[in-house]
Formats: sequence, C-alpha cells, structure tokens
Amino acid sequence: MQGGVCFAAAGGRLTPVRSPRKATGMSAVQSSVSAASDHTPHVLARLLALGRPIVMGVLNVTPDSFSDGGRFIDPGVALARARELVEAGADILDIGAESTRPYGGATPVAREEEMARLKPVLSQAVALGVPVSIDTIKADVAAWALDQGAAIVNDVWGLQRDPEMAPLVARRGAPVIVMHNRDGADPAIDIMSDIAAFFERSLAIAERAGIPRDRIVLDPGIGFGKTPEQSMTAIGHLDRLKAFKLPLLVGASRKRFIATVTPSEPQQRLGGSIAAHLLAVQKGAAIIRTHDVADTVQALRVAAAIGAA
Ligand code: HH2
Repeated sequence: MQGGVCFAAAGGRLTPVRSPRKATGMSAVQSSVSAASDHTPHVLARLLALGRPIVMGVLNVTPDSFSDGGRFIDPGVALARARELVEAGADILDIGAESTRPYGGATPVAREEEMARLKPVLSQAVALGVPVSIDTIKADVAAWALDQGAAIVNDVWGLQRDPEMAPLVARRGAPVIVMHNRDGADPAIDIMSDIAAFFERSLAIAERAGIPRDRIVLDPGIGFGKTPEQSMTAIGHLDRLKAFKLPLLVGASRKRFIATVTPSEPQQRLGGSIAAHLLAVQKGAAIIRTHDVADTVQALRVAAAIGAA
C-alpha cells in the first residue's frame, strides 16, 4: 500500500491521502513536506496543505510518562519505536524527554537531563524523514532540539511558562503548538472560555515576540488542568475554537477522561482514544496526537471512506 491513495476526512472534507509507508527511502510525505531537518516556516503549512487530518505520533523518552513511562528510555528501543510510528503513517514525531504528567506527580527534570535523554535519539529520529516536534517547556531545550533538526516546538504551557520560549520560536521561525494548561482543575469554570482567554494571552505573547500567526497551532490540552468532564467538553465544543482561525490539535490518546466513562488502564484506552479523535476531527481538529498511530490512521481512513460512500 506504500504510496497508495485513499480518503480521509479533514474537518468534514474528503481528500485523497497517502498510505502508511516504510521508514526507509523516500516517502510520499517527503515529496511534499521538507525533510525533518528543514527549519523553514513552511513545514507546518505544507503538512496542513495535505488537506487531511495530520497524525502526530508520540515518543516519550522518559521513565515516568503516564501511559508508557520507561518503555522507550533505552535509545535503541526508542529509535525502533520511532521507526514503527513512521511506518505506521505518522506525519510528525513528537518527542518528549520530560513527562508533563497531565494528572500531576511529574518529577521536574533539569535541562541537562532532558537533553541527555534526547541526545542519543533526536537526530537519528530526524533522519527518519518526517518532521520532528520537540515536546518541552524549556526554551534552552527547544533551541538545542532545533539545532539537532527538530522542526516544530510543542509547548504544553502555550508560551506562558518560560519567558524565553516565544523569543526563541520567533528567532528560529519554528512553528509552535500552543497548548492550554492550568495549574489545577476548577470544576466551577466555563472551560471553553478559559481556553479561549488563555489562547488570547498566548497569541498576544506570540505577537509581541514576532511569531507569525501562520506558524501557530492551538491545542485545548486534553487532561491538563481539567476535570474529565471538561476534557470531554473541550473535544465536544472544539468547533468554538475555530473562531481563532488557526489549526487545532487534539491529543486525547489514552487520557484519563476515557476511564471515567469505561474504567480502564491507560494501555486499555485505544477504543476511547479513537472515538475521541474521530469526533475531534469532525469538530475541526487538523492534527491528532496519538501513541497508537496505526490504529488511528486506520480509523480516520475508514471514517472518511464511509463518509464518502
Ligand atoms: N499531552 C501530553 C504531552 N504533551 N502536547 C500537546 N500539544 N498536547 C497534548 O495533549 C499533550 C502534549 C501527555 O501525553 P504523554 O506525552 O504520553 O504523557 P507524559 O506527558 O506523561 O509524557
């Protein structure tokens, strides 16, 4: 099926997409998306121009990530996983070396440790040929990762934690994922208004720093500073965030809200993750962040094919 064509839904539209590919050799996406070492501002634009949901595969080189902590800390295993994600159809590899622990309890990691975890993995992951995003809240780590060939910065504090992050992103011309976050969940608030107000602050910071708007992706931050109900509201009402006229990313993969509907451990939440991601795409998500790339790609394609029938 390499290089084959089928259909996927992108915000309700049906568009031809490529099939999963091998990690070696030129892939279909490489012909339309610059190599991962490409720092040009157009990496994001070219991905989005594919006109179908973009799938971001998660690689955690951490001992303590909530769903797969410790599994990929060995560099050889991490690289094998990266290859597997690319072969399964990942359009972006999102690599993180500090657990964000959406549900609390993360051990803060010094930047030296974060970089030491990334060092044996990052540039080799970049060499696989899909754009790599660096999942970090530290500008120093992001700068170093961009030097290694990462193409996108994924900041789970939406440019609001490290004051050096926005200037760095502006200087480097990197696309940035601005994720909504809160120090704690408050069941009393209107979560959609809170997300919108947070994005307004992030976009003001971005503008002051000189980050062009066309390099920004917004993400409601499923599971971060939200009750399970608020996480579900964020997906169900995602279309309200279309008002920002920026691409939206949703990462519901294996998150805890799923277990509040059907009790399950993180590894048992594939069905719930896929349901959430299909609905997110229906509500306007352009990018889906997932640990389970092959199943997600299949689900997106089948949903789109049925939609086209
Ligand atoms: N979720 C996690 C981490 N980074 N980045 C974005 N933009 N959106 C998300 O929803 C998101 C994210 C949490 O998942 P994971 O990386 O598997 O866990 P951990 O942070 O514990 O490593």
